[in-house]
Amino acid sequence: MHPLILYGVPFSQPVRAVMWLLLLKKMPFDLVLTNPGSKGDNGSRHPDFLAKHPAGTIPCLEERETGFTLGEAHAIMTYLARTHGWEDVYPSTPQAQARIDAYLHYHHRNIREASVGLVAPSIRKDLNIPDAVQQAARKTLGAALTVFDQSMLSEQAYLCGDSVTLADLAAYVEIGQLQGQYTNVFDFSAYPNVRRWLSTMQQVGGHDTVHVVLAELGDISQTAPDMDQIRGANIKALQALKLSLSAL
Ligand SMILES: N[C@@H](CCC(=O)N[C@@H](CS)C(=O)NCC(=O)O)C(=O)O
Repeated sequence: MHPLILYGVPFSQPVRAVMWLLLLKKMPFDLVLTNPGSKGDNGSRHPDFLAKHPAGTIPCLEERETGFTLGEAHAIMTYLARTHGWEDVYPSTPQAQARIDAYLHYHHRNIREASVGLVAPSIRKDLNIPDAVQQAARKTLGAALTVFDQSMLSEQAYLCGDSVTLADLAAYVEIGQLQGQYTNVFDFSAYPNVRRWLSTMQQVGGHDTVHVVLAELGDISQTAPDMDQIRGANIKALQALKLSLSAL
């Protein structure tokens, strides 16, 4: 069997979600470094990449055997789970699957938008993103985490039940990156059940490898990292990934 190809960089949250799923399921893959937004060689806006995924965003999956290509992290994850029968993370029963799908749809305008709104101003201080953007993101995330804390995570260990699913992987790559040991841009003290879930997720296979990039980058709440630091963190993450893949 030929390994799958995943286009992206470890610094990208949706790329991390797909990488995590593949590592968790011990599915070999090659990560082809693709710079988000770049029109240059190996860029996500280069015509060669656009031929695979016209939206020009990472991640993108390619199956060597069939030539099939697919963009959008959640579409990739559900496709992989369906085609490989990974029912532990994406059950085939319609209602259980629908709950996970509901989270995956909800995610984009809530968790994803809020986490980008919190992290982007700290990473790109040069863009002078107005404080109002970060404040709105904090409010959106707070409202979402209140729902998680008081409903789903007050009754069960994970977002969609008592075992880890695609919903948790998708959610954690955004929410988890905000923790003190990583970018340190959000205070989770008001959300005890979310904090418990964050620690539980750290035990899920593949977590540490996928998060090397953030551990390397460290706290960005006060000082924005420069491009060299981001590049260096991606390189360290790639080395860790290679090591994990060689042990599969
Ligand atoms: N909804 C997409 C979002 C992907 C996305 O925003 N990727 C960013 C990197 S984190 C990207 O490729 N940006 C480059 C661009 O938009 O040109 C998914 O979940 O796959």
